[in-house]
This record gives sequence, C-alpha cells and structure tokens, in this order.
Amino acid sequence: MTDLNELERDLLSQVEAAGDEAAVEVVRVAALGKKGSVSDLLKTLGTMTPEERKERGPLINGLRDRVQSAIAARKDVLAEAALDARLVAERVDVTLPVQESPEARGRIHPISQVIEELTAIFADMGFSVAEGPDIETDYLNFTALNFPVGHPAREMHDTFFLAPDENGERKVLRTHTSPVQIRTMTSQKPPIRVIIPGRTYRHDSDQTHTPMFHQVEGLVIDRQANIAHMKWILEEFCKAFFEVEQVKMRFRPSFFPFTEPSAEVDIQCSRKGGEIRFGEGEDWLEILGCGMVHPNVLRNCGLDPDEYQGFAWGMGIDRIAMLKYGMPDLRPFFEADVRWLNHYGFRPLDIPSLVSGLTS
Ligand code: 2NM
Repeated sequence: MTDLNELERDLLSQVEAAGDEAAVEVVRVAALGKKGSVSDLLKTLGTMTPEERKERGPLINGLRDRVQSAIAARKDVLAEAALDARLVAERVDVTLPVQESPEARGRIHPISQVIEELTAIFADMGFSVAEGPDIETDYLNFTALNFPVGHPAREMHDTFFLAPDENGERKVLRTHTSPVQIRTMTSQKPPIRVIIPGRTYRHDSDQTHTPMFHQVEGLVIDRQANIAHMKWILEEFCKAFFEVEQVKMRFRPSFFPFTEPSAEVDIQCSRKGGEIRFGEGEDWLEILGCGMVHPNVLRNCGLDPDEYQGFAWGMGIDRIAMLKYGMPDLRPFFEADVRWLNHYGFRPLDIPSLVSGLTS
C-alpha cells in the first residue's frame, strides 16, 4: 500500500520547488489529473471493503485537499510575483517629455514647400500643373524649342546625354522643364494656362550650381495673350510669393531661342545687414526669364502663329527658396542632413494656401 505521508511530503515539496505557474501546473496534472498519483489513490477506494474505506477514505481525501490547497496557494504567490516583476520592468517615467509621432516629427523639404506655395499662387490665377519625364528626346528638349542643330545654345546647356539606343538616338536628361510645354501645346487645345515645376539637369557643379536643380516654368497660350498680361502675372506672383504689398520689377532685353522678344526680370530689394528685403531698397536681383513664345515653337506644336500667341517664363526654385527663406548655401538642399532639415524644414500640416497664408 502507498505510504500516504511519504507521497504527501513528496508532492508538497514539488509544489514548493515549482518556479513558475507552468511548473505548478505540471505538478497538479501529475497528482490530480486523470492519471495522477492522487487520482489513482481515490480510485482504489471503490475496491475496498467498507471498513478499509472508513479508515483510508478520510486519509486519502485529506491528502487530496491539502495538495489542492498547496497548489492553489503556490499559484497565487507565483502570479503575484510575476505581476510585480512586470510592474518593475514595464515602468513608465511619466516625467519624460512626450515624444512626437513620426508624422508630427517629420519635416517638409523647403523645395517641396516652395512648390506647394507656387502651385497655390498660380492655381488661384487659373493655372493647372503639368508634369513630364526627366529623360527626354533631343527633339523635345531642344529642336522643338527652336534650338537649331549645331546652335551654340545647346552647348550652353551642359547637357547630360544618355547612351545612344539601337536607333542611334541619344536621349537627354532634360535641361529645363520646357519640353513639358511642348507636350502640353501638342496635346491640349488653347486656351492654355499651365505651370510646370520639376527637376532639371545640367553638367555644372559649384557653390551656386548643382547638377540636378529645380525649375518652375509657366505657359499661357491664347488668341490675345500679350506682354501686359505676362507682366501682371509675374508681378502678382512676386508679391504673393515674397508676401509683400508692392514689388518693383525691371525687364531687361535678353535672348532665349524659344521666345521673341525675351527678357530677364529683376526685382528691387534692399540688402542691409546680410538680410534681403523685397519691395524696398536700391539693389536689383535677377529672379526669372520670360518672353513671347517664338512663332517657330508654336508652329512646331501645330499652332498657327497668326491665330495664337502666348508667353512663357522660367525660374529656379532652389534659388527663390534660398532668397525667401534666407538660406546662404545651396548644397545642403541635397545632402539629406536631418539637422539642416530640422532647422529649415516645414511642419507637415503647414500647408500653403492663399486663405490661411503661405507661411505660418
Ligand atoms: C525661360 C525663359 C523664357 C520658356 C518658353 C517655353 C516655351 F515652350 F513655351 F517655348 N517654355 N519655357 C521660357 C521662356 C523659359 O526660362 C528661363
């Protein structure tokens, strides 16, 4: 016959030795489970004589009760210890500053912000935004824009050429966004009012030039579109962009293959104490080029110059971003330095609009 005292001592010491709730459960199954040692003992009661049962019954049941309560007590102790351990491990220091979410912590690059600003200003004047590929044909980047083959202006663009394809055609990285104007004039009917912000490429790298830079160009084509309209649009743009009541602009005769007449435009500014202000002062600062679209360009796009005319302009986004936001150096624009971006970047929800103000 099983020695009940020995079994009880053995089971209770196993319960005490169990290090976690899972270990206690193993002991419980081995004792009180279907095939457990205590369950086996309980089954023997049925085969006993009434006298034996009267003597052994209370002993076995007592053993079972004590093992059961020892297991329950051990589980309680271990559960509490596990909770204490979690509370220590997962403690939160509520005095630490609240960390911003990634969405709030991120910053919008000044170039992206300026493109949003430009778009808001020109959208208000009825312009839509057009886009095109960075890799263009020689025809769309030059020929259609009235750069004759062999014309020195092609060399002046410091073009990046791609390797010739199977037909011997050399594609280029667009040197300006003007090929998108050609695409627009050949695919849309006038009246046309578009701006084209985007990346452009020239083989040029120094303190004020990067091989990839951003341009925004604008195009208006209509039956009567004239220079007075152009001057008004550019003046309204400058006032809105630089957030000043008045600007003085100066149109200097210039040359571009795709416009005739052509002009370069300066705005008046003051430079005192290393700070530029617009709408005042005696200095002039060049900000864009413009002109009436050359009849050859219109013809190349299937437009009759006797029926339609138009004007176009172009400016460097990186440059006007530097001017507006007082950035002394162009190169950090493209260095992806988070310290620079933290200083010069914009909060994601500062969305420029003419209603809320371009810059908060
Ligand atoms: C500029 C300056 C002047 C221009 C002209 C055209 C087109 F396609 F209509 F002929 N697109 N862009 C243009 C005119 C660009 O950038 C300084």
